[in-house]
Amino acid sequence: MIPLTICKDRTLLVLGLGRSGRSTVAAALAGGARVIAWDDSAEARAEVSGAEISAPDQVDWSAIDMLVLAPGIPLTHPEPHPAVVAARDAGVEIIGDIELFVRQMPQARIVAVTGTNGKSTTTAMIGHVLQSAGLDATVAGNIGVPVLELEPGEADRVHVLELSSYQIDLTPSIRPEVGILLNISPDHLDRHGGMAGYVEVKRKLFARMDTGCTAVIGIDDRYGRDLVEILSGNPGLALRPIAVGRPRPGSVYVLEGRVFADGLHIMDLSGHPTLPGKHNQQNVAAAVAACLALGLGAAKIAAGIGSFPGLPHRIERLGERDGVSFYNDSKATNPEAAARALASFERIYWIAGGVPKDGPLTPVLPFLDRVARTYLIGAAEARFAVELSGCTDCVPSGNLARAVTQAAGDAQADGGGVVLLSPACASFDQFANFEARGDAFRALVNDLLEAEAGS
Ligand code: UMA
Repeated sequence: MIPLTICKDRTLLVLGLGRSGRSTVAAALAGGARVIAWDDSAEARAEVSGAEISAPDQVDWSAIDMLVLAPGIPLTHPEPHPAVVAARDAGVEIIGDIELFVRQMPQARIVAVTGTNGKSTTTAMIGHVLQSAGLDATVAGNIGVPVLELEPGEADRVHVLELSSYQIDLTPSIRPEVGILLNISPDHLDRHGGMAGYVEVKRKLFARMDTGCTAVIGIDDRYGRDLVEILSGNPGLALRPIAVGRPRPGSVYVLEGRVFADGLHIMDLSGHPTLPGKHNQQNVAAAVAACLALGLGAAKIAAGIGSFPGLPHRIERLGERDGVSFYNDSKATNPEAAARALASFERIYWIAGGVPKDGPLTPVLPFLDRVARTYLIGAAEARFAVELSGCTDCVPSGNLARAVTQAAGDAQADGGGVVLLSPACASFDQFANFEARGDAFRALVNDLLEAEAGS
């Protein structure tokens, strides 16, 4: 844990006592702060000790120095949490746990990774490459490890942080040594009041970057290309565009699975066991660009990426039986992410559904000729059936267990294929989170594989 000594004798109201909130409470108490904590769920409140528990509408705001907000709590849209309004009215600053980390460790070396899709894989990959090369590197943030839970390291430790738009919004002082924007497509629009708000928040990550910093920007979408233009005005900032399928001077790019930087061939990705699909090529390009910026040589980078084991829930291969293979892509919580998984395979028995995002299913449409049948679950079932009608044969499966049985049975009857869970939706209607959904899928598949092995 990183004790927040900068908060000594100050009063923090920590709102939202999930993973990040609980670690903030512990770090602030360890640093000598007075901590008032609140969560709208009584269950979450019961899990916190050492802090004063008090509802935001009961506190004396004049005694509070900062409101530390969990990233999942609305800051601006669809409407700010009442505590946010109260803090603003009282002139109390509103920040998140990453901002506290940045203020506590202003010299910390940070590689910050953002983008709509691929953040976690890229973050983990960079951490793995740096560690494989013998550097002191650690991974935290949206990937699941609250940053204040890290142990304080030596001065040269590299902190590879996955940052969501929610977290960036609460981290005004960040100035990463390497900042990465992978891509932008519609996501979390309800939280940012539309696409313009979402893009603006992503851009904030780069606002303070200048001499000594490197911005790695995916230029495969227009938002990234616009950002390169904007950032060319940041004095001294090194700009490193990354691209898939479009060579461009000064960029790191991937052509037919081969990765190039400054015209130099770095590595070949074809046949990499844990990095299938075009989307992973963009993740690799970003990792290569970041590691080059940190001073690593091409051979070490290629070796590190070559041994990257991949992440659970991201096109994770679970096993194969009689020509039917099973992939868990539970992390695909939007259509763009699901499209990336669909683009990676042929003859797919696709399990989709959950809580749908605001936008249409347009991104998956070009890949539906690869889908043999679609199994719909959760709240999205009726809406997806309408949107996909005429494009793919849809089965109303209702829940994951039924979908797995039906998809595996159909794939086997058809002589083989890929059973892919890539929901294009959030999980909250039927599961606690995407991890729980992926774990449930893995357990169902394991049962199936074991049953077949026993028969
Ligand atoms: N809560 C309230 N009032 C509200 C809303 C929530 O009190 O109006 C409380 C809930 O009761 C709950 C707590 O807030 O107890 C949850 O806080 P949170 O949603 O911020 O979740 P944490 O457990 O703190 O996890 C957060 C990130 N969650 C979100 O951004 C939603 C985690 O990212 C991150 O791994 C973790 O901090 C550690 O840094 C998850 C995520 O879903 C993976 N991220 C989104 C995504 O990737 O799409 C952005």
